[in-house]
Amino acid sequence: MADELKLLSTWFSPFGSRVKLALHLKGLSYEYVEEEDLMNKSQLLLESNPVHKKVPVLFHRGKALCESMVIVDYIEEAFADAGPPLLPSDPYERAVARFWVAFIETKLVEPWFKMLDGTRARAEMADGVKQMLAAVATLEGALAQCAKGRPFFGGDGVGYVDVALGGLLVWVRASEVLLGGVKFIDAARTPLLAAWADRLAALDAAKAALPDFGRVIKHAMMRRGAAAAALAQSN
Ligand SMILES: N[C@@H](CCC(=O)N[C@@H](CS)C(=O)NCC(=O)O)C(=O)O
Repeated sequence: MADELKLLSTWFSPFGSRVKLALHLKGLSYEYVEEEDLMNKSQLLLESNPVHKKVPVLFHRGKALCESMVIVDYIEEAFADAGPPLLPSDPYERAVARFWVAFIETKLVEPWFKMLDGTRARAEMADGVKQMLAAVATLEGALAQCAKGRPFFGGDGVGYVDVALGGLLVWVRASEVLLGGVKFIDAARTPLLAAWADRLAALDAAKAALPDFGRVIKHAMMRRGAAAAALAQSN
């Protein structure tokens, strides 16, 4: 295996998809290991990510790296000569890209995770949808600011923010169905993001990295049902 890269993830993990996207964009080959059951975690996961016990974990020459965007940063630095750069060379532009990734983590991923766990009351769900819609509207502006008329947040090529948001893309689309038809990325309301999403999804790297939409819906419904049943039992 070239440079001994091994990725431990689950097929559906949007965070794992970020790492896969970065690896494919860089043209790096890796061994993939599926974490079969997050309710019954493997020894490999427990030992390699003892703090959070979450996928993805990337192993480089046997050393474990955790947290998807930390891993993407690592790939960028450790394989600087492989593929196109994900981060701009200008320090200010780099800081701007990192700012938007921090925004995605706190303003989009956090409310979204809460809504999908199947245990939230109606008012909390409505509030979560509102927060997500506001975050997506802000990201529409960020895309205009970063891309300046070019196709991606990274400019002419896929960059750090594209990887962070692109990894989530299938799940954001699936959430539109799971949350009863609310449109987060919408040609009328967020035209730049809608076109960006189509462009990103069409890339070979995205086809290799992102999970199947229908399979994600099925998986999320099953997980939500199980969480709701567990909550009902505990009440
Ligand atoms: N902030 C982490 C999030 C990783 C994460 O939440 N992974 C999920 C799978 S999508 C997980 O492993 N969950 C197991 C658990 O929470 O116990 C990252 O970006 O890597």
